[in-house]
Amino acid sequence: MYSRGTTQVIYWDFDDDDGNFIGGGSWVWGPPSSPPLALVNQAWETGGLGNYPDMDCSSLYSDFFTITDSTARLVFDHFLAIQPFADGGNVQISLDQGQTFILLFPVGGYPYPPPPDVNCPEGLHGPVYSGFSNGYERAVFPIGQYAGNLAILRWVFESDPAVNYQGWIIDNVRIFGAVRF
Ligand SMILES: [Ca+2]
Ligand SMILES: [Ca+2]
Repeated sequence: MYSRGTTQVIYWDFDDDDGNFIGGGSWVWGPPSSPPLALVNQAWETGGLGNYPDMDCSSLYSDFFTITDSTARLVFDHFLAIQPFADGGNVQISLDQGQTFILLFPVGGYPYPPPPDVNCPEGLHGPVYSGFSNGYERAVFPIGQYAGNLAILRWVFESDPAVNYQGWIIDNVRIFGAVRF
């Protein structure tokens, strides 16, 4: 498996299967509601083909992986149609098999502050992705500081008591510098 000088990559395109991800709450694996990428026919999306619900509190969990490289990074494509300043989502990592989670920050930071009127036990605990993307956009998260750890990721999404849209679509999740289990 390992070859010197080659960065290990885990790639989940979700086209033929759900990637062994676990979608809690409103997360649904299937055809995305937005105009799909050319090569995309399946993805994970809050609310499935419909809008996400009010008072949403939903986490999408990745399969386990081991971070092997100090330059490791998480990269994914996402589409956002989310009520800005009211609803949103962010990405977290667990190094203790899901008991606790640490907020990850993307290159460039999150574009919106913590939504004020959400109440989710899992918790966003910080700023979020929200608003309306220009089609699919790429997100990059450095995770090399956690090299040597068995890890899982979660995409946490929360909404407030009113107004909802298509939601958050996650596709083409890649982890550079990591191996499965
Ligand atoms: Ca949706
Ligand atoms: Ca809302």
